[in-house]
Formats: sequence, structure tokens, C-alpha cells
Amino acid sequence: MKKLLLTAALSLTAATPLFAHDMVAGDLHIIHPSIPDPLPTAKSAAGYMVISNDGDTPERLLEVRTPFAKVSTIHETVIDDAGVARMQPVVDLVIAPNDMLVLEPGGMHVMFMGLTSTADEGDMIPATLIFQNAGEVVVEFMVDPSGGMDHSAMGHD
Ligand SMILES: [Cu+2]
Repeated sequence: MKKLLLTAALSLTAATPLFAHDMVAGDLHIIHPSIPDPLPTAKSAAGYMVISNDGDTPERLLEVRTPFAKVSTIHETVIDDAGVARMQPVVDLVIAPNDMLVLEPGGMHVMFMGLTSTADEGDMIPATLIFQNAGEVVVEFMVDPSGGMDHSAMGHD
């Protein structure tokens, strides 16, 4: 099971296989935390990663801390009744036992608001993830090629 999850998770990061990085903390495996290179003028940026939980109990991501932004929250993209993509905070981010959670464009993401510095492709942005059971886990978000939407232009509640 462990092996299967890992293989599946790694295949999700196939766009950047050479540069994928990961961290292990107890039963948690955090795969390729990354931030698409924000424009120099961007006031916000999105962060993505895969979190797999090889344990037998649910885990929760409670908080993300980084000096890179004044505020870091977890958002999800939802389509409203008018068909417009909007973001809203994720209140309870659970990683089910023997399962994994994917934060990816168009879905859940870490929202970094009020960037304190610019970033360049290849930079490693230090951050701490705070989990309910595993506690504080130090990670680095890799700044990946931008190639995607201008996240800061999307509507945020
Ligand atoms: Cu967002």
C-alpha cells in the first residue's frame, strides 16, 4: 500500500520529475511542495504539494507558516452557481488514513498573501507545516516555472 501511494503520488509530479523533492515526517510523506514562479509584481502566490498519510489515523493540516508571505491560508477552488471559479478557505483539511491529499491547480492550494519578497525559479522557500498529530514539519517550497494562470488575478473571498 505504501509503495502504491508513493508511485501514484510521484506520477502526479511528472511534469517536473528531475526536480521533485520530498520530506518524510512519521507517517506523512510530503511530495514536491512548489510555487509556480510569481510575477515580480505579484502580491500573492499559490503553493501546491501532495501529502500522503501512511498511518492508520486521520491527520489534519492546521496551519502553514512562512516568512515569504504575511498570511498563508489553505484555499480551495469552487465553481459557483454562475459557473465562476472562486476561492474559499478550507476549514478542515483532513488527510485520511492510508490515503493522500493533492493540492494542485484548480483545486486546493496554499494561498500566500502579502508576499514579502520576490522569487525566482529554482528558489527554495522555507516553510513550516503544522499538523494535528505530526506537529511542526519543516519543508521547502520549490519555485517552479510559472506556466499557468496568474493566480493573483482570480477572485478571492
Ligand atoms: Cu487562492
